[in-house]
Amino acid sequence: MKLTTAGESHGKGLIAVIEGLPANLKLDIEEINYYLSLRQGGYGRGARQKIERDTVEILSGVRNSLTLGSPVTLLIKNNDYANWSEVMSAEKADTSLRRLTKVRPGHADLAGVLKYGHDDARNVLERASARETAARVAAGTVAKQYLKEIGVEISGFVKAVCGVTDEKDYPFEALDNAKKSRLFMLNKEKEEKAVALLDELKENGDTAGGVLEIRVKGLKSGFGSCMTYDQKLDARLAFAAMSVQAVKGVEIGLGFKATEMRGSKVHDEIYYDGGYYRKTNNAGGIEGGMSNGEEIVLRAAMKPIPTLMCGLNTVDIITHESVKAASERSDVCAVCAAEVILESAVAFALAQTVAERLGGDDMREVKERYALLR
Ligand code: EPS
Repeated sequence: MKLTTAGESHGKGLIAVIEGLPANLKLDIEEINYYLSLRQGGYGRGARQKIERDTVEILSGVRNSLTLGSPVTLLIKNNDYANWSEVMSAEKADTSLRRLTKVRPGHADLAGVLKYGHDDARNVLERASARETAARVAAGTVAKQYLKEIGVEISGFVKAVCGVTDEKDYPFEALDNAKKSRLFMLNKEKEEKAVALLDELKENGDTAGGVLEIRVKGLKSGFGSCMTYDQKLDARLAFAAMSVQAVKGVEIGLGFKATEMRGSKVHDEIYYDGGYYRKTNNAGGIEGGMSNGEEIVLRAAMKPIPTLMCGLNTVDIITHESVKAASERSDVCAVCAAEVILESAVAFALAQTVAERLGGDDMREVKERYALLR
């Protein structure tokens, strides 16, 4: 299974092409649109989200809501293109408009213009922008629907915003409640504190990041591999998470905390009662690069958004003068979006791993093969 995304932030739209889906997977378009709208929400989002109403249009690979086994193409149009066609037209654009030369620290702007030989960071940021993640949420929701057919579910919540951290552990069933709240947090007290902090940051033209926890329930053991480094499940999930804009750290299970503890307190002892089980899940569901049948627990660290209304010190790439970095509008915080995107990225990487092991041209084959696994 393979995913290609395309599209610029202020271009005509975003596209996701998924190859390798089996035939006869029932797609729920309403659910794709639900996750797309969730990705747009959350406290701290900026003015752009008032313009966009992301919905998916299926261009290929599906008939009567069932996949055909051919590449599935998903399109999400950019409403904002109506305001940007003069700047972004593929045929004839006025490139003197909306130039960005006061490159933003923390964004792709500077490394991108140097790498691709541009004198306008617009040519870089349009693709580097996290707008691309709308395509990944659409594709990730298709992956979730594929996984759901074999009983695998993915959810998550926001664990921390700018240092306001919820240390509590929650059962999988409680996680869906997070999506009903302003910052996708489960602890109301922490959320109030985080909201107040974001208000203060907004006043000061600043931004915030946070920590997202993603959980996978229902995956049988043995997905991934201990035999080949690039098939290790933890490596693949870490790659998927780090491929999301602004993600700077990933941990699985105890993660970094395990380094502070002794081995006897870290490793999950094994018991048998007709089937193997554990009383703890410090490994986060992955041992030796393979799923072990317990819930997968992955946390990702998102850095603060690099477009700051207060403007950081930078250099204009044309004049080489010291200036304040460009900013027209910005999200103060996009942790809720990141949570939805991380669920999608994990779902796609997991679907790829499942498809690699089970194969199958028809969804019915996939389900039969999964049912036969121990
Ligand atoms: C982004 C800048 C903002 C964000 C955008 C990511 O867009 P604009 O430059 O149009 O104000 O809102 O994210 C999205 C549009 C989105 O849908 O998530 C950036 O520079 O990365």
